[in-house]
Amino acid sequence: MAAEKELFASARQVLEKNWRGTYTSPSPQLYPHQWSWDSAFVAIGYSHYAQVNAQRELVSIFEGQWANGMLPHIVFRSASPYFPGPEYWQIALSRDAPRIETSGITQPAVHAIAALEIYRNAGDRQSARGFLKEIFPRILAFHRYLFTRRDPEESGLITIFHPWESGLDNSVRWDEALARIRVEGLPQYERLDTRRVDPVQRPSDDVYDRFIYLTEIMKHYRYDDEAIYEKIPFKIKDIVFSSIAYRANQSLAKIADIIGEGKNEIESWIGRTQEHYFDYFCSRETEYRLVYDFDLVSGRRIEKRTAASLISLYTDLLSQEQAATTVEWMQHAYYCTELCAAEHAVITSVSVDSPDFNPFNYWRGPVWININWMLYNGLKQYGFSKDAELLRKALIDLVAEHGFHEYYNPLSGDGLGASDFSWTAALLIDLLPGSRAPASGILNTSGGGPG
Ligand code: 9WN
Repeated sequence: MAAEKELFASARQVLEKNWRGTYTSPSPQLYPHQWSWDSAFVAIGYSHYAQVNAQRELVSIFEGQWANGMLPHIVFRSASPYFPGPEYWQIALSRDAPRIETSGITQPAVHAIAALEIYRNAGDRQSARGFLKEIFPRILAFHRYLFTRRDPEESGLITIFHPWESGLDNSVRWDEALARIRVEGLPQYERLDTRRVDPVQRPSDDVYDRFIYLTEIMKHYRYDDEAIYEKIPFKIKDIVFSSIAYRANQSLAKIADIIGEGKNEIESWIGRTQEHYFDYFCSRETEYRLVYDFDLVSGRRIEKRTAASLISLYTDLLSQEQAATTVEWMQHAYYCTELCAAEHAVITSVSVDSPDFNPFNYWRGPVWININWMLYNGLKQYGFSKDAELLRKALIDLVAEHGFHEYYNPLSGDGLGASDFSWTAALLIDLLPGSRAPASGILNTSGGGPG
């Protein structure tokens, strides 16, 4: 218990250090601005002890929302160097761009899930209700953007145009689709990430060229989704994004109930996902095993063994039998403890027995706390309480022993990427049993840089 209290205090310290007056930087050295899904995860952490920060965090990220509802993956908030920065994105090319500087692509829609958590954990219910009223139309507009512009097929599944939109940027899931791209006429650019983090832990230069090339195409079409949908060579129905968006729609429908708004439109999106999830993500010919992203360009599923295939557990779309099959897979191939005698029974981002598994590189093997957190919630939801509890404890041990890193080497537990990483701290708070008391609503004003 004392150890947990200490851990909670350390997690708070990380968040206070990264708090910038109106938002939280994921990790000020490597990521000095505001990131979209990071903010939602961070708000879930704050919801346990600092309701005002939690609400502010989400309101802040929506300041970057575009007129067409798109919520960009980065809102640029300081002069701190980052590549690609605002001068690169040139969002003014689009008539939908906001006044504030942002990137021109989106990220998974965790925000409704976070907003509902804020309300549930709130010490000051009245303020939380007011917050829900303020944020609801903005989240609704974002979801409307996703379920129309990013889903002209009306499948209830979201199409991404860029690996950065997935949040799992250089996942092995994107390798084939990226390899197909013929890179032509790339501008001169200089990476900054590899100056701050050991390059073996980051995407290769070849992959980065492709990342930049895809954004060049978007700029060429002035961020017009219709044109991009037709022309871009990277177009994937993303299983993680779609699963999160489905769960987020369920949270948004609950928020609509709380504040007395209509929810027909939201329910129609939920219905579409329920109808088409397996058509796209699961081979009909074979028995249910794992689910995979669907590549709209090749017309095939991307059959790579990654944690993305487990994320359906975070939805209620699986039958109990399918959930059990998924958990079996998880036990067998995603825990390093059995196959490589690792100490912490946490889930890797790529299956350990896959030829693609790399314990050091970004989304190509290491352990990420947000993925584990979603799977922990999924295990609980399907009644695998013992497995959920083991995972929760293992995650707490991993962070207690090694610190608040961006990702972890599954073999040794060593931290990789950025240190003092915000969502690791925030989601750890959510995993600690002591953080279940209602939030006080007190803004923590210490720490952080300029507002
Ligand atoms: C590009 C901020 C972000 C996360 C992503 C993670 C990483 C950025 C990068 O960091 O992406 O958006 O420069 O590598 O992959 O999930 O939101 O923490």
